[in-house]
Amino acid sequence: MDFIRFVFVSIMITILSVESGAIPASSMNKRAVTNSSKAGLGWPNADSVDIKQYQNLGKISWYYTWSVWPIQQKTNFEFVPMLWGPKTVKEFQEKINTTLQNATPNITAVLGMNEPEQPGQSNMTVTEAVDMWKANMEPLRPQYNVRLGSPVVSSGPAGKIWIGDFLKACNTSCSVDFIALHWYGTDANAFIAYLWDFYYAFNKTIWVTEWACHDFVNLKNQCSETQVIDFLNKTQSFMDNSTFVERYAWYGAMEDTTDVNGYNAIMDKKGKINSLGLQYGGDATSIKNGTSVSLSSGLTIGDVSPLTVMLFTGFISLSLVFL
Ligand SMILES: *[C@@H]1O[C@H](CO)[C@@H](O)[C@H](O)[C@H]1NC(C)=O
Ligand SMILES: *[C@@H]1O[C@H](CO)[C@@H](O)[C@H](O)[C@H]1NC(C)=O
Ligand SMILES: *[C@@H]1O[C@H](CO)[C@@H](O)[C@H](O)[C@H]1NC(C)=O
Ligand SMILES: *[C@@H]1O[C@H](CO)[C@@H](O)[C@H](O)[C@H]1NC(C)=O
Ligand SMILES: *[C@@H]1O[C@H](CO)[C@@H](O)[C@H](O)[C@H]1NC(C)=O
Ligand SMILES: *[C@@H]1O[C@H](CO)[C@@H](O)[C@H](O)[C@H]1NC(C)=O
Ligand SMILES: *[C@@H]1O[C@H](CO)[C@@H](O)[C@H](O)[C@H]1NC(C)=O
Ligand SMILES: *[C@@H]1O[C@H](CO)[C@@H](O)[C@H](O)[C@H]1NC(C)=O
Ligand SMILES: CC(=O)N[C@H]1CO[C@H](CO)[C@@H](O)[C@@H]1O
Repeated sequence: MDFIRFVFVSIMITILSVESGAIPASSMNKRAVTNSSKAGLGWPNADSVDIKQYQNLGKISWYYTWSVWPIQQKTNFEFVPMLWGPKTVKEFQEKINTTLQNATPNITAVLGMNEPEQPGQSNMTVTEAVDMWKANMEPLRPQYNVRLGSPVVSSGPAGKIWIGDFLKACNTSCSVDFIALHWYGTDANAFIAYLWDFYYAFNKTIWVTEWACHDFVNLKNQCSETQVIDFLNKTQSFMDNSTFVERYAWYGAMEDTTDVNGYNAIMDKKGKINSLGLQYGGDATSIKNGTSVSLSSGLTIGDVSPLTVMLFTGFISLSLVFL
């Protein structure tokens, strides 16, 4: 069953991609991520939560676990390993080869250290990070043909300075293929301005591997449920349309977002996807309202020709017969 589904989805994706001329985020990507499949899941739940409920919504195509460990559940999401920092460098070294060799679908990218400028996170100086990077990340690029995401800085003022210093210290002896970053705040326009600022500063494409409508500075200034919905809509719309944002992962796909405003959770307390999760995934409920029609391949009807729609409809019918 899964195999048949996979074949149909592959065929649909191929046809839709050709028809719509969808541009992959990067020509180096082995697995094309289009405008409408940039979404990912930061997944701290291992196998205690069903990941498949996020699978056929349209936009979500990848996940990461802040570690080198993929989950055991069979999923068609691409896994993206992460070298979190000094506390996990040993397990990363032990596991990364087999993770990269055994993954289905293939892994196309690896992420660097988590919030190195934060004492409570990976807490690293630029020099320490460059050394760890050269020893553990740089060799993966030629060996496994993966792209390397920069150490992932937070949106505190020290973040941009730290990553600038890291890139300088790397000079020609190491390099990143894209910048990864986190952002927390309540103003969608400020988020968008922040992304542009990083893009101009470093001239690299961007992955946003955590973001949410949450104020860490003024703790009383938190988003209402409606404000979270609007904030997600506006920021995600920007990134889906952006030429320089390759991928993003909302915070968070978890039952309990702990110190982050709980309205940002894309599942309920029992691990069941909620309405924000459906929104994030580009759920097809909006089909009924005639706004944007999300297909399971992650493309949008607005992008494709009537011929494609007819072909697609044909495949849907066939799929229904087989599944
Ligand atoms: C992973 O592969 C690299 C390169 O082939 C090798 O140097 C390293 O020893 C391997 N690590 C393990 C744990 O096998
Ligand atoms: C996945 O990787 C394997 C081994 O490198 C390669 O043979 C295969 O063609 C890749 N598949 C895709 C879809 O890129
Ligand atoms: C962060 O690193 C510094 C320097 O190595 C160390 O003194 C400090 O205790 C670390 N902070 C935490 C929270 O681990
Ligand atoms: C990189 O290194 C080269 C030679 O070592 C040096 O000339 C250049 O100024 C360095 N660039 C930066 C940005 O530090
Ligand atoms: C930005 O990067 C592109 C290639 O990724 C390069 O062609 C271009 O010259 C760079 N621009 C600047 C201002 O460095
Ligand atoms: C945002 O809302 C508008 C209007 O309902 C809708 O057309 C659009 O698809 C939404 N964007 C996202 C990313 O959900
Ligand atoms: C998709 O991305 C391209 C650039 O990569 C952009 O020109 C286009 O407007 C985007 N389309 C949609 C529907 O967001
Ligand atoms: C999409 O991006 C293009 C250029 O990058 C811009 O002109 C357009 O206004 C954007 N559309 C939306 C809905 O953000
Ligand atoms: C985005 C939106 O307006 N969705 C609505 C589409 O219509 C259904 C009912 O048919 C509503 O439940 C959705 O909220």
